[in-house]
Amino acid sequence: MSSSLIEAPVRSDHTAPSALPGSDRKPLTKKELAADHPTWCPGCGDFSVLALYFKLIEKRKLWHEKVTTIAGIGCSSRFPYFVQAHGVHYIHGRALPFASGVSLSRPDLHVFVFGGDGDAFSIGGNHFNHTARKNIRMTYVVMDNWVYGLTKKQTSPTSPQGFKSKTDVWGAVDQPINPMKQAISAGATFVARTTHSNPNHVLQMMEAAMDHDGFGFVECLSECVEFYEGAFDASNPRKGGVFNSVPSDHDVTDEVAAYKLADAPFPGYFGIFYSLKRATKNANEAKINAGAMEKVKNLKDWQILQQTFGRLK
Ligand SMILES: Cc1ncc(C[n+]2csc(CCOP(=O)(O)OP(=O)(O)O)c2C)c(N)n1
Ligand code: SF4
Ligand SMILES: [Mg+2]
Repeated sequence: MSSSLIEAPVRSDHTAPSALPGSDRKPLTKKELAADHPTWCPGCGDFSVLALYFKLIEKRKLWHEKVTTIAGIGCSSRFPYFVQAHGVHYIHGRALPFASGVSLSRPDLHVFVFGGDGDAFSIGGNHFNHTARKNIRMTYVVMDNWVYGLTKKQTSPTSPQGFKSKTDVWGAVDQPINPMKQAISAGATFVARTTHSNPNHVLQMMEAAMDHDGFGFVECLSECVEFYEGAFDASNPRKGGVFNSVPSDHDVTDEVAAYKLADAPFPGYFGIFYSLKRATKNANEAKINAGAMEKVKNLKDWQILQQTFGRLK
């Protein structure tokens, strides 16, 4: 039996694993982080999220080997290609289970997951709920453009009723999901909302999610200029809209209040809706692993394996 997973360093209290103390390594620059030329359409909101991810890595002095960027499939999910660090462009809708494995086995890494509304709430909807309730430590940014962009304009779970697409030529008839309400009710312990058109805010929300010890979910409105132009104008002051911050007296630990905030009609609110400390699956499993290892600490791997086989007889 390999004990490499069990023996990985365990963080009992969550501190961001970044620079080694006393390290004289300089923060990574955008040049060192940018991998490939993004293939997104000019003007796509996803550019903003990528630029702010680079900023976050630079600001928080995360090193290449301490960051992993995971995604499913979609325009937004092309994200890891454009980041010069370890990352995976995985199966459509399955980014979260992959990221869960990484997070649980490598407590020394920052696990970031990026993806779209289709990837997160359609094919990946179940994984979203279960990763949230299990409170697996990672930061999940959903770049919500209310449409399937990569496959050229189908209705997504967040498309508003009436939206005309290739799958709803007369206009979408189904009630869309509300990502914030879904995240809160599924048991996510950090739930925030931002928009690509407010870069400082995107950075703030990603940073707060990263510092959260648990499943940190950020819905980031990210305009698809090709298939849903102007979708978020009502939230953009430069386009005549309004950017409403979460009221300063909102209690982020109040689940019902968070749910009510999430129910506000578009453009709704931006900021942290909900944030609660609850034991992570990472911590709970680490305890079980430590207990199991204590019992066999004087044995070699092959002896542990022999014991296990013995019990199976
Ligand atoms: C199993 C599977 N089903 C369907 C597809 C086709 N497909 C690729 S991306 C996508 C939807 C992408 O939409 P979204 O996640 O919102 O990302 P966006 O392109 O809008 O950023 C679909 C249906 C696929 N690649 N794999
Ligand atoms: S199709 Fe839409 S989501 Fe995809 S890159 Fe172009 S603008 Fe962005
Ligand atoms: Mg989409």
